[in-house]
Amino acid sequence: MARKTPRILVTGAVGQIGSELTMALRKRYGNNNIVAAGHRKDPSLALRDSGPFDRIDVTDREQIEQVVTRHKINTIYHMAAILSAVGEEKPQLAWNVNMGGLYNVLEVAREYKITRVFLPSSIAVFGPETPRDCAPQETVLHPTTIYGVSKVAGELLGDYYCHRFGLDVRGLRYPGIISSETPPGGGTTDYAVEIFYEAIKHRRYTCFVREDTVLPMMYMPDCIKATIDLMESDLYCLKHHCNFNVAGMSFSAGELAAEIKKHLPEFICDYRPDFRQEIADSWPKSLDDRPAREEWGWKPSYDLASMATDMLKCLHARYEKGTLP
Ligand code: AKB
Repeated sequence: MARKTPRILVTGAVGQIGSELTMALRKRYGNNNIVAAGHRKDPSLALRDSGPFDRIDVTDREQIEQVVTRHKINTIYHMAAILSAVGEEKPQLAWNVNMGGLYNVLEVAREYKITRVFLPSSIAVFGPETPRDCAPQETVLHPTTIYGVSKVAGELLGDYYCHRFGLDVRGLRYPGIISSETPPGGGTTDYAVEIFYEAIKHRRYTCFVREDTVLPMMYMPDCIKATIDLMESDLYCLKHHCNFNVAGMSFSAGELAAEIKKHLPEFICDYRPDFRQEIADSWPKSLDDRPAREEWGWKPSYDLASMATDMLKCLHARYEKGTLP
């Protein structure tokens, strides 16, 4: 049976993934069916002018309730979160936003009979005891960051709402996401985005992890596709709900710099690891995402070479227009 047109709320809509996800959902389901909600930062003109925008704080349950009832929301993509690096600087804030915000969203969804909820998990659920190569779907989850702890708890809470209340909650363990529209804020994998901006602007970058640091990454078009594909898949096909591993590509910081150098031969990258190195070292290098491939047909399109070519093209165009921050 066809689903009725979704009336979607995107929390964290001003963030790195939320901003592009909102625009993709507006294109797919109609601008006025997608309500973008952000906390502090100002939305881009494109985001603000192409459809409804509300300012909300996800730690305040009433504000979520008001948006849901006012806009007759039936689907929520809950993207608001504090990431790993900022989380280590402000653990209490990370817990309040990540767990308090998620609990509020799930409770509002339960009470107002929301049809489907998306929650982003992360490779941060893994820890030093997880196999580093090809981390399995089912494995040890002993993260060392508060962000990782909140993501493990979030996956469990989402699964609990599925079986206890019959709420359709789904989620992906995002790797580091690389994108050219909205820069990420406060993550350990941010270097894989910053390096492109600095290469375009200054032909030089000082990377905050070692050259041999390998992490799983994904280009934004694949991230958007994975998110929407999971949300549109039939519930009866899913054996997992809130914790799908999704792999895109894996490379070291040095390999990324070398790829950029192929396009910009004068580019120089040096390495000055800081506290984020320890976080990166606690995460796996690559992921086994067979359940995502088998249950809802996940397949990425971009590898390191095609991602770097497209990133440099997009950022170069923005540089020429004078819109690169
Ligand atoms: C971070 O680095 O904190 C995030 C993530 C991998 O979830 N990008």
